[in-house]
Amino acid sequence: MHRNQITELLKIEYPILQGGMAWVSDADLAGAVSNAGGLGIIAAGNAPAEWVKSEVEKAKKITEKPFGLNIMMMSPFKDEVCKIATELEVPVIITGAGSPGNYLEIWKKRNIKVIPVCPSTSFALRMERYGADAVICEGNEAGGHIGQLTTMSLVPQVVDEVNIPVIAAGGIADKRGAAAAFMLGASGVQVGTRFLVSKECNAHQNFKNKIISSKDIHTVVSGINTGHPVRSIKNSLTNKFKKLERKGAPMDEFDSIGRGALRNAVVDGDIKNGSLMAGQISGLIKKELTCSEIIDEIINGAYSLIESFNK
Ligand code: TUI
Repeated sequence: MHRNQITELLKIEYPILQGGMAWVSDADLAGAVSNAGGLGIIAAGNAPAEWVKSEVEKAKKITEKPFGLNIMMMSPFKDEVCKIATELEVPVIITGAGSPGNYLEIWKKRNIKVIPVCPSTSFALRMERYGADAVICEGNEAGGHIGQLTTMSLVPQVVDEVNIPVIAAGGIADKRGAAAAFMLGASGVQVGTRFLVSKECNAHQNFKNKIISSKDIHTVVSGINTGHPVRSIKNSLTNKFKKLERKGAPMDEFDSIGRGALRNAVVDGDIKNGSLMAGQISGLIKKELTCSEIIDEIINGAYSLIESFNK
């Protein structure tokens, strides 16, 4: 019923990917999303290769269905993670926060599907030329590390330029967002924040509750002048970042208050000084559901919406 280029390529039931969120997207979450018919994704973030290996092995025990690994190309462990992903022959690799470079060719030779996150049309065209199987176009409504363009502007422009399937990300958390993404020409959607607030997600309850209680204007972008802008829910940490920005502080001052902050939020539930990376769509999320309920609402809901619109 939902078969399209993305479900065929990834051998999944519904054209939905769960965003690779550092510290959040572990084997439990990825396994639950894959078991529910989407593509679950483990996020390597800044973790070393041993952690990635053990989560990939754990996911293989939780699900027999395909799942992916998101490799953050700014990670200090990037090379060892890329190597372990090759050895483990993870079915799908998503790269973010930079270019997969020569690894793309290596993974393609191993028959691994490669899907880079692209912040622009020129980057997407380059990835297509290098052999990417699909691209994820992530607008800056997304949480975490973001690019310059919005989902609404980026997706149709990339769709018009490339011949490979496009997956829309950023600002999508319900059936309306997914239907809009399909109308922009996307063949699939990637959803992050909504899956963070799922029953199977191990993120601290304080973090989930903070998303549930947040309003449309509660996320802010920090670190624009560091060259690595990050979207997160406003708190004491983002206020400190703002002060540093105003005085034009050097990068190491941002690093010293930001170090470990994402882990503190996700694992320890520090909602005051932790980094609450989450998308602008947080204000829409009101309830913790199972991954299966989320996928059903977003994908079956989007298809019904499109069908009723055609009548
Ligand atoms: O990667 C993300 N979002 C992330 S990664 C992350 S982990 C982190 N932890 C602490 C501090 C900072 C980050 C949190 N959120 N999204 C995918 C994404 N990729 N957004 C933008 C890009 C991107 C940007 C530039 C992809 C490629 C790119 O290439 C530029 C070039 O020309 O090489």
